[in-house]
Amino acid sequence: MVTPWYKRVSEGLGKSRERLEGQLNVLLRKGPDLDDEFWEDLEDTLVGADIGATAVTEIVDRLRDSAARKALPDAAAVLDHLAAELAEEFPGDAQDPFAVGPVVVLVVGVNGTGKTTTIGKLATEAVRNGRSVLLGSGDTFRAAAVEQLDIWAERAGVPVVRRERGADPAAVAFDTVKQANETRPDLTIIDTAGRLHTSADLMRELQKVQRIAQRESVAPVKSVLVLDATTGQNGLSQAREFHTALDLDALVLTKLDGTARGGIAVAIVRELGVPIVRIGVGEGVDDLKPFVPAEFARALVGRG
Ligand SMILES: Nc1nc2c(ncn2[C@@H]2O[C@H](COP(=O)(O)OP(=O)(O)O)[C@@H](O)[C@H]2O)c(=O)[nH]1
Ligand SMILES: [Mg+2]
Repeated sequence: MVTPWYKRVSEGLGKSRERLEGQLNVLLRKGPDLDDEFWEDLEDTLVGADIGATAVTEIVDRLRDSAARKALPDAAAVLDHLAAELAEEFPGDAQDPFAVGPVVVLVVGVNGTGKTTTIGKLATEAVRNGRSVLLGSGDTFRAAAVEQLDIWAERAGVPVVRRERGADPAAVAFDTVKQANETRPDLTIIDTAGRLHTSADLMRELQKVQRIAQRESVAPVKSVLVLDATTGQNGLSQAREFHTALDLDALVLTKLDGTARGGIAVAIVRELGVPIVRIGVGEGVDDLKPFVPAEFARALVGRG
């Protein structure tokens, strides 16, 4: 039997959660007292799970408040409440750029985070929902990248705009948007490269791609960052850099089925104010799910 995706996410988040659960068990054994030590331990554990010190301090202060008002009688109740508090950290009215068209979405991110795979999943999903799709093969840096997108596109039965290897990605964006202006697909997605000689080169190249797309497109242009959830704190610095360069509209968090360090999602969304709209939970075509803050938060603290 195939493991349900939420179970895989829950398992993937195990690394973030194990310490928390261990901590909780210790605390439960100590008895019902929510003393200073309990709160300090909880704070340390959350910081250790990449959630970010400011968020943790605020959340734990609120929990302590509730406990003082007798709303939280024991450690188990604290964790349930913690999940609810974490869910609140994510914006409730997130705009999903993939949902409403016509739209052109640039998909960016460092090499290997899952951009091309996510685009393949999104294209398939859109086609299943009866929407028209156009893809742009903007990762001209590697020959394999073009072939990989072609395979996904063929399976989904959608057209791809491409150029030869080494071509200017901005030229691919230009061609893609030009075709989109003519054929008016509901959803146009442009894949991009994640590696250049330096990260400054990469940001400049992506800014150029974005500029050309915005200049040429009749439909609105959105930029979405794909982040690998297993990278922890490194994901936060990536997100900062891409957001500074491109003013991101949304995030996709991939590999939540791996040994994910999911706490980083809280820190990133809080700092950048950019919503997570999808999560990747495997390599298959059906392994892309909407991001539901309450589910994610419960999986994170092991109350799923
Ligand atoms: N386990 C897992 N693997 C993924 C997920 N998304 C992508 N991958 C894998 O990550 C690797 C890199 O993906 P790719 O789409 O080529 O990344 P790109 O370089 O950003 O385009 C591939 O082996 C994918 O199958 C996911 O959600 N879970
Ligand atoms: Mg790729």
